[in-house]
Amino acid sequence: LKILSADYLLTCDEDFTILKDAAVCFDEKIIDIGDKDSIIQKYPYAIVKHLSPNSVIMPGLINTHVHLEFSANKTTLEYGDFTRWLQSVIEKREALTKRCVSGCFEEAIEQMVLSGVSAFGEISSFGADLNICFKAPQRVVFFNEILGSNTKFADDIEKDFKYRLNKSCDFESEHFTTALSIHSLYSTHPKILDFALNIAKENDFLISTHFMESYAEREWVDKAQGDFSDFLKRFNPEPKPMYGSAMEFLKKFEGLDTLFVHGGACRDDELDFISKNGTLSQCVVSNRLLNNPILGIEKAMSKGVSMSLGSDGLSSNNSLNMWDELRAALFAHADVNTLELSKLLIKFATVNGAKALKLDGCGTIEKEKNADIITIVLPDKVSSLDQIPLELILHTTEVKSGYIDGERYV
Ligand code: MCF
Ligand code: FE
Repeated sequence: LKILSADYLLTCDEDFTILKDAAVCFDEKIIDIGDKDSIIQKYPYAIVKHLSPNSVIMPGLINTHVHLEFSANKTTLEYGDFTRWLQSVIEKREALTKRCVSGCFEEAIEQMVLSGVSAFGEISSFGADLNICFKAPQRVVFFNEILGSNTKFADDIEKDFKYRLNKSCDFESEHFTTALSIHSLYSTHPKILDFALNIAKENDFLISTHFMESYAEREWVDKAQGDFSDFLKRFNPEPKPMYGSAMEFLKKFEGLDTLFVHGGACRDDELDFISKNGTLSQCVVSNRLLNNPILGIEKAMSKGVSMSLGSDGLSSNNSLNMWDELRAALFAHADVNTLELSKLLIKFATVNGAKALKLDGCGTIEKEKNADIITIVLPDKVSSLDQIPLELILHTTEVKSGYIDGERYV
């Protein structure tokens, strides 16, 4: 039994309770939380650790969307325009993934570890990340990606996908969950989508998909116009949208509790659908770098959409540190009150992330939940508890310590 005691404890519970002079007692689960002195008295045999002044105890962060296979990118890919970026990915992805060998994956995972990420959702395009994700100290939801617009190649695509999926199933463990990702509506033929969704239904796999990331995607599916019409000519002399509408694509996911990613170009009816059939991962840095729209928080919340945060890959970010992502989000949503927004963002990065990745028992510090805990030292005292979420976002780069299932991992 262990006890951590600190000046502040952020529970991330339903009421977003913040405790002062508090302690948490845990083994692999959280046994109790409360006032410092009473917790220490109540569990006399526990090993007590008094954290340094201005410390904060909070749940581990959850990054719901990352692409580790693209971690070798620094300046190779072209930013500033979505289709231009996509073009550069298609040209460079083979070389990039080849460059992500020794040390590259480890460094990327270490960056997440140091920032206090205790769980992440990995989009695996090729399976090169399987071993390293299995060995990662964190909880990993491993989304095997499928895409393909030409049914001529469907057999090979499906065979390769099944092979990767089976391999990842062999790795299934308490901290490693197999899932699947449909790349997007502009890259995945309905037949290939149906094939993948059937597998997901049969095996109860969590599903993720990039959705309404760019205005190019919007224009393409709505009007068969815009940047995509030229871009897709590379693959097909007369490209046509593969779905009659974005809603036609969405309807395929009805009842499946899908993790949708991006959503900046979503319409109201699509947000309604997402709120009823899943959650949404927002990646503000990626959206900004690729000149894509960022979904407004108030709009998403007014539709009841449960939002989480993703870094996306280093293919469209300069950092996998979740505090960098949180800072970017704080400044991206300039229309939301600063303190209110800070609180929301911390919720997105903890409790909502757990919900998005279906990590039951993670994301909050409450009795009987998993002991996924991080500790952070603020640079100075705060004069009011409601300032803590904002100060955490402003000042944190690395955590002081972290626990998963009560075991120290950082
Ligand atoms: O989320 C970003 C931007 N949107 C789409 N795809 C990706 C992102 N980061 C990496 N990707 C990958 C995707 O998984 O890029 C490829 C896919 O493998 C693009 S489609 C050839
Ligand atoms: Fe992505």
